[in-house]
Amino acid sequence: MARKTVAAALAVLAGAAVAVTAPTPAQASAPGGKDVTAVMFEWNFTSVAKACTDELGPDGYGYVQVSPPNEHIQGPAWWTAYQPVSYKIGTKLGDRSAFKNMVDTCHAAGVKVVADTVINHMANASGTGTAGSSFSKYNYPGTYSAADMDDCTTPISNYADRWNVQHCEMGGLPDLDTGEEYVRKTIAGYMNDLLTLGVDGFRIDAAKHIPEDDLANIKSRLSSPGVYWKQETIGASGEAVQPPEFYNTGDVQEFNYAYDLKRVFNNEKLSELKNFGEAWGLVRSDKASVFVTNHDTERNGGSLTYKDGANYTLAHVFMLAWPYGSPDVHSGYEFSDTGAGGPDNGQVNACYTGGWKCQHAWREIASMVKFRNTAAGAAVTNWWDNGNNQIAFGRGDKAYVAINHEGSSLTRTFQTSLPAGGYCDVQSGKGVTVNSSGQFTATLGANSALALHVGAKNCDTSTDPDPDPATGASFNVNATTQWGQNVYVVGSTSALGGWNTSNALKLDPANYPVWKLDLSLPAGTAFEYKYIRKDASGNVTWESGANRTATVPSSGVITLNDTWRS
Ligand code: QV4
Repeated sequence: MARKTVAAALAVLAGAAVAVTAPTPAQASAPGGKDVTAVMFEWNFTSVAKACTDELGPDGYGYVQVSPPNEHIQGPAWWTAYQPVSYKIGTKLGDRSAFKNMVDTCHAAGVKVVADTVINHMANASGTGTAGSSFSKYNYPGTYSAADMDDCTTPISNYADRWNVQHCEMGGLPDLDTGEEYVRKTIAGYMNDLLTLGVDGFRIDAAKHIPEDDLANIKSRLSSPGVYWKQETIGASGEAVQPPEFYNTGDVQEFNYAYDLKRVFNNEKLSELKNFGEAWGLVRSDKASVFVTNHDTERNGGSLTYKDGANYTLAHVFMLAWPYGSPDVHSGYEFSDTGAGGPDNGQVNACYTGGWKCQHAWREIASMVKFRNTAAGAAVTNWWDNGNNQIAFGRGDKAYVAINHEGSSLTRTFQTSLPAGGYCDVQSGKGVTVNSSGQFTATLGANSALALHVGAKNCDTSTDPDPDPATGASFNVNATTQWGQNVYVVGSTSALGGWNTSNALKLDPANYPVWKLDLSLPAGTAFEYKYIRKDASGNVTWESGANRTATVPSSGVITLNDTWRS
């Protein structure tokens, strides 16, 4: 609440100060106090749930975005998810109950959920979808028939022609007639279903190809018409449809942000970034959803990718430190074939294995999420650059970052507006002391960054790679298992699956035979629980004996050291 007021006040100031080349003040657009979204591309819902508990919640991410959850064409390629067959929740990433469990688990960890929503078009194929529905091109029984498609059935051929862009077929995908009552009602029905399951926001795929009036109409039919809404509107000069016309319905994904960062980090000078944002022709900060890379641009060469080393990592540090738009951190997987879907059908057993990159958890990136949350509302101060690729700036008296994107080290006394005292450099995990003049001296290695904020004064806790939740329970059970078996906990609260074994939470066997799970739960929650074993085909074995009981303390975590009762 307070933060919104500050942002609004700054927006007014920014309007009054257009002539000044002052950096853009903070204008977060994703609602709530935490505006960073982790985009878990192709992660299955069970794995997303675990990431919410283990990393996203503790690291301060406000949102997690999941790949399209509705029925689509089958096949191993990731892009099958963008060819809808029906609006049933059911894909290789999980069924309706796995989706619901993921939403509940993420909420318990303080993370809101955004669903990637494909509502512009349907599948360009025929067969059986991921949830068992038969379909053919233009005919999706129970959902749509040919009469619900737009009249233009040829691929889009002229991006300078609005009608062509919004009524013809993007890449040959059958285009829904969103001007039609039945289509609007059906799309709104799907989105309302997701809201019922607890979803907090939508990424509107291919929004540029849907007239804004149609989107506004669909949105007005939702049970929460003010829901967070970010639209994929790729702006390009010469095109008839441009992102700002979608401000009325919600935020817009600013692709030029990613293109610009790629150019600057690869070929130009970081010193140019001093006024990055609206002054560069980008969309309004309070409407911008931004990213270093997304699933399309990391494949089509438009943006930096994980293959770009320090350029990629440091671009994230900059994005998260800089007050423009709401950042998305794309968390994907290694690929050489640009069509390849996520490893193991989206099952992430552990970060950095099987090809999963887990960018959301990289220390350089994850540590900047709390930096951003702490700095929210504070404008850029104390900008410094060397005229080349070394920059540093503060966020008022809240935070300070330095980025050395050169091939040799940088030693300097930096001027900040931070209160004097000890800080943790969240990039390196080393302590830094700011003197009473707001200065500190440090050496940054080649291609590295340093970041301080008032929320991280003690390196020991702020750099813990797996910090404990603020309140909750730490389940530890000594249980031997056979190959293919896993140990889960299930219990009386919804966060513990409500005694439904299909919603049970999997424990981590990293210290086998002790299986562990740290779960964020509200202070004072009294609950009952039991451990179960599941084999590879999902057969459940309950431990014996009475239900176990525990209560979450008013602050901190209750540690439960249990032994499986056979
Ligand atoms: C093929 C030909 C076409 C031909 C068509 C005719 O390539 O030239 O017109 O057949 O039948 C897949 C195939 C593609 C195939 C198409 C239709 O790759 O070759 O066309 O299906 O069968 C993803 C992939 C697409 C994929 C699509 C559906 O990127 O390759 O197409 O999923 O499976 C514009 C838009 C923007 C869009 C971007 C890619 O303005 O909205 O192009 N981005 C979003 C998503 C993106 C997704 C879609 C939209 C579609 O971010 O990932 O496309 O939902 O810029």
